[in-house]
Amino acid sequence: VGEWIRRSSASVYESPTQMPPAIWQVLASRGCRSTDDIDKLLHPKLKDLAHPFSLHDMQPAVDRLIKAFTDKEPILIYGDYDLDGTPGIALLLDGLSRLGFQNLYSYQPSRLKDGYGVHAARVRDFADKKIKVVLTVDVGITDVEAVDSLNADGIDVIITDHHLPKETLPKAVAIVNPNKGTCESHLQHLCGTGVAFYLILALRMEMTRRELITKDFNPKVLLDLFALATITDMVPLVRENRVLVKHGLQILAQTERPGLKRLFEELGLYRKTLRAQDIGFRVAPKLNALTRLDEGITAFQVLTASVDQARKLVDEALVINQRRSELQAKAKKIADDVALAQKNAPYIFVYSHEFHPGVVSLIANDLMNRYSVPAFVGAIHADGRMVGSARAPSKKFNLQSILGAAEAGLEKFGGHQLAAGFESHKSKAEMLNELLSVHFAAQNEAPAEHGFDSTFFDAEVSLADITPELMGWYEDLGPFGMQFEAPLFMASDLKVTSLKRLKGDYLKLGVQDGAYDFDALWFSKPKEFQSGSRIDLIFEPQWNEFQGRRTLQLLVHDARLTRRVGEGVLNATLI
Ligand SMILES: [Mn+2]
Repeated sequence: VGEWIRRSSASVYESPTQMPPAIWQVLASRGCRSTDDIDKLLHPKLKDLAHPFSLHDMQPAVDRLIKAFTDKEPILIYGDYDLDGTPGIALLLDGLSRLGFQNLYSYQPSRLKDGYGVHAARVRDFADKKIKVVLTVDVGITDVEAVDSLNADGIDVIITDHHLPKETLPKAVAIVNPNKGTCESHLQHLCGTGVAFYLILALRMEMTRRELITKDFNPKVLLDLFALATITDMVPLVRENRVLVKHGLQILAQTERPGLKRLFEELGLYRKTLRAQDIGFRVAPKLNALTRLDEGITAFQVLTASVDQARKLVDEALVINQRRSELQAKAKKIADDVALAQKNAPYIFVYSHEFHPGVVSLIANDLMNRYSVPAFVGAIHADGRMVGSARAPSKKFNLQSILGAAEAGLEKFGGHQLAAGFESHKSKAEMLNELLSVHFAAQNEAPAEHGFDSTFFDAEVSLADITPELMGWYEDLGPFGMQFEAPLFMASDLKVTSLKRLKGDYLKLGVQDGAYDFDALWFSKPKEFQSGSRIDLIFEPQWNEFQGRRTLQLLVHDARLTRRVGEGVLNATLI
């Protein structure tokens, strides 16, 4: 059982301006001390952004593109297939066109057929276009051989990326990548589309300086794509990302891109106040389904659709998403049966012929969330090959070393600490399971590291504090995401007035604090509370819209029985 810890003892600082005390506790716990700090957090300004030329190699990148512009050379934009590369290509096409570039082409590899990376052969498919420059987005930093091969064909490569390099960098004309090691821009948090956006900013500045622009444009029109990519690529929502996503969400809500507009209309999000979560949980899965299933329509087509194409494309995209959701439900059912049998194991490993390879990562993620253990999920192809995905719930684990320890049961693996992919074969499945089991058994004897299971909260409140006025302030604190999570409140000694189990083992609690009543939803394994129990909650306040009525409710992150010392309730800050 983890501890509850307040992020900082904020109350030692006094609020410099008038605001609800709970909001000030949040702001102080996130580092605000002065009016200026508060203003920067609540109303971030575009003029405070880092200078685009602070990115290393920006000048040679811009110079080469301007040469292509004046010589009317054909450019191929090559982007990754995910929801960072895809908006990245759309952003570069849009930005370059607005600057007057012509002869623009684009390509993104197929996830299932080509795989990740720059493939020189795919660039050669464009031979008849006489491509002179390849401009990458969200990919390329490790493609040393592909770049050599393109150079040999007389093609210059400009790499824009944000992934980590290997020992050798490709021989590109320019490598714009805040994470390449020699870049002092402090823009490491940008995603691939973010780097592409900075390239357009820099290019526009330089072309303005050289008087090459006939019709200028405001780069803000590209921020819808920036926001979409930055939120879905799970990069930290701090500094530039926070500023640009905050503005980008407003642009996105009234996007003029026909495909996106149509999709947002279908989802009831068009012209609404958008939160980052709306993009992460409602929009991104629909677009990601297209890449996962690879059934003819791409997210890129949706992002760049014309008015005439938009309706049909989005309708078809939603049908594919429906199919994804059915495949996922079917796989979840199979996985649940296996997982239940492995209930007390330190990890879950499931594989099946009936899993679609496009949904294994979703199943792994779901198992990990519900059982709080690392999950390994494999889809078996007709030829016996296993393509799998692994997810781990906390930094207590490292999938790189876990998969490394089980290497003999694998064909290959790669990825990050908490999310990885692997390939194996049906014939090796038992061995893989055995190796995982040996590894976890050895780990279990090691003492658990402290602090991983703690739940942090930002402010202590009473239910009387949860008002529409507070919610106005709360929503202004957004966007929330990686490294700037939604602020959490803690309320103690609440009386449980009702308990209702919902579908999928969720719990809806009625809680009361004096005259104040709220519904509290808990999407987790319910604990044994009863009507009349006194409990403490860590929660996020939110609006619930139902049949045209808006009410405030609590989204529970953690709950426990109130601890008592003698007659008095133990003050949470002293625990
Ligand atoms: Mn990316």
